Amino acid sequence: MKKFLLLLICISVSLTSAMAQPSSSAPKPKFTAQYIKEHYTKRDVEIKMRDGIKLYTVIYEPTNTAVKHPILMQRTCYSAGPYGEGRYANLQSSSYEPYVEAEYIFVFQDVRGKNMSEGEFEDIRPFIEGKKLNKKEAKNVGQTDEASDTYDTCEWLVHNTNNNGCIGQYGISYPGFYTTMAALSGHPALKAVSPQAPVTDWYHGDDVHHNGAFMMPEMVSFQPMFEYMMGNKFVRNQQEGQRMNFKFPQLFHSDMYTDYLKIGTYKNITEAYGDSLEYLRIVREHPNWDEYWESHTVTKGHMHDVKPAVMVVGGLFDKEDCYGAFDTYKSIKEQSPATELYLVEGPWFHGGWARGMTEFWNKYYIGPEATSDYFIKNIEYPFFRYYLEGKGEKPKSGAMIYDSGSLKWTQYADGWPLVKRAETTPFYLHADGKVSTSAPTASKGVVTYISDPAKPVPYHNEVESSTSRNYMIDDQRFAAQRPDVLVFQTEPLKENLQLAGEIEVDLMVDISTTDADFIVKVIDVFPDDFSYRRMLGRDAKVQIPNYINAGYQLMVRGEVMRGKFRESFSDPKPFEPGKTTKVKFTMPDVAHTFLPGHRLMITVQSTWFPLVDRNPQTFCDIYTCDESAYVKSTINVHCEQNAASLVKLPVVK
Ligand code: PG9
Repeated sequence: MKKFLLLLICISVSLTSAMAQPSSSAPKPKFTAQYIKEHYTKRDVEIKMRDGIKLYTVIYEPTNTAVKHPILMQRTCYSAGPYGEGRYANLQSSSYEPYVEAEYIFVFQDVRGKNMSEGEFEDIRPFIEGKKLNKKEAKNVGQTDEASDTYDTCEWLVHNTNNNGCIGQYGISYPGFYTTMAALSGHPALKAVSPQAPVTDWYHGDDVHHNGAFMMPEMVSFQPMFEYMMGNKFVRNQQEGQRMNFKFPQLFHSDMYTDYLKIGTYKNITEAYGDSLEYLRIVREHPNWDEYWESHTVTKGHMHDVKPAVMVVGGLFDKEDCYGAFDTYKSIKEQSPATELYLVEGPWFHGGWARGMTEFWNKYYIGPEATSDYFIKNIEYPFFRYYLEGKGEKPKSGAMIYDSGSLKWTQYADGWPLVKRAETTPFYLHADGKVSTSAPTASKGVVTYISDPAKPVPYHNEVESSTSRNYMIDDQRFAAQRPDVLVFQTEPLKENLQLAGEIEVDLMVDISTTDADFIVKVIDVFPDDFSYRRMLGRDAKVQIPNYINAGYQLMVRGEVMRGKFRESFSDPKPFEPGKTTKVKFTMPDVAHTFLPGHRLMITVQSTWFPLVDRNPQTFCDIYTCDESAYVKSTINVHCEQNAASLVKLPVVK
């Protein structure tokens, strides 16, 4: 139990501290905690929603009452604390600096059912179409969602704080989801919102599933803390001094690859947890895309009449909600064309743009214009300054994209994707291990591997107790050397190959069993003589990690497709053993230039463990099957004239 609580405390500390602590080489914060206390009052209030439920809200207001101030709000399931008089949030951290300087009012609110707020929590609570916007008209108290809770909160803030009538909201990840919902609230004072890495589609691409495949550790190790430590019963009792005890099974120790292999099936997880974890039950009861997922995915038809300006921010290498940022942006662009809409994408991990990223991220160099400090000062604050203070230039419309290969910003006035400039170009896999834009001409050409669920391909080359954000950009050589990973690559490129947009995969395969997963990676292979020291020069100020970057295989994008969903996510189909079958799927957008001397590498495998739960490779209900369903499968990838396998890349001409 002790270990488990320790793990939980580590998780919750990392969740909060990541928001606050810039990394060692980030610039020194301008304000001290003392300054904040002298220049801001703090009050904890409970704001009553239209159905009577009170949401716990923490408000920091400038002591300067001579002027009216803009409001910057975050609604969160991860605690609006610290709670209580005199206990201040870390507003001196660099991510708040320009707003403190401009004397913003800061508002943090626990969402319904979480932490100190009343009510029942529901994961990614559905948006209710057609409900009345303001409290007076909404007689039927059943009509509440995160948008109406935002409306009622804005209404109270406008009348109860020293504000200038302009409210902004932003949030990363789950708070990003609440920000997307805020965009649908319709409150007239809410002038600008910035959903950042917003939780958006938990079936196709965010957190819980990717293309129908279950992202096991993200959920199983996260949920106990999230459902209990953040639940209002636990937290409110804790605040009143009553400790609640709950016992969770000791499934995880230190090496999650071994631990999850030992656990084996989802059925064993269910037996271990019983129905103590609501979301594990929901995942088990909704294995296919169905009405539950449809109603809980806000971008499926609800993103219309978006009144505030919206700046969507995403990380190209965000292991949690990379998909959600692009999906939110594209949905608003399509469903609410009148909205003042912006997209910002950079070579960041989940929330990295506001969490102290500096010029190096592990062994990968992102450069001085991709740091958190650069983003807050040059991109995020100017956006809110324009819409909430009426100062500065209006942000340039469209998409502001930092290419993860050329390490340069480009402003695309037409927005994203680059429909006029990026051309979907087929890159064929050849049986001799080459990749090229010319199709195979051989009538026969098959490359084979054995996928063994007892020895799955690790997703990362580390022994770790939780999924590492670094897997998204770490060197892939450890996997490419395995016999159950197929490797295809170009010759060293002679000129830039710039990709901008989503990637489509078309595999022609035959397998010896009735189901399998397919994981495809697009990799930038650095030249055999590459060195950051040489690239950055001997007098480089930045500290260069001591690593062999020559031949570095930087994963630009990796994605899984659960084979049984190849025709439909709501109607899974078995494979017919030995029958050549098309498996087609998309991978989240990229913005990456492969430089001359680099190679484009494509790899194919069928396990990515324990990041993705193993496919038993028998067509069955994976959430309830026994260990006996797990069998080896012989996978044949066809590279032939009449059965070509390829990736379609968005090449910028
Ligand atoms: N997107 C993250 C998450 C939410 C819920 C479950 C698992 C991960 C996050 O909000 O940080």
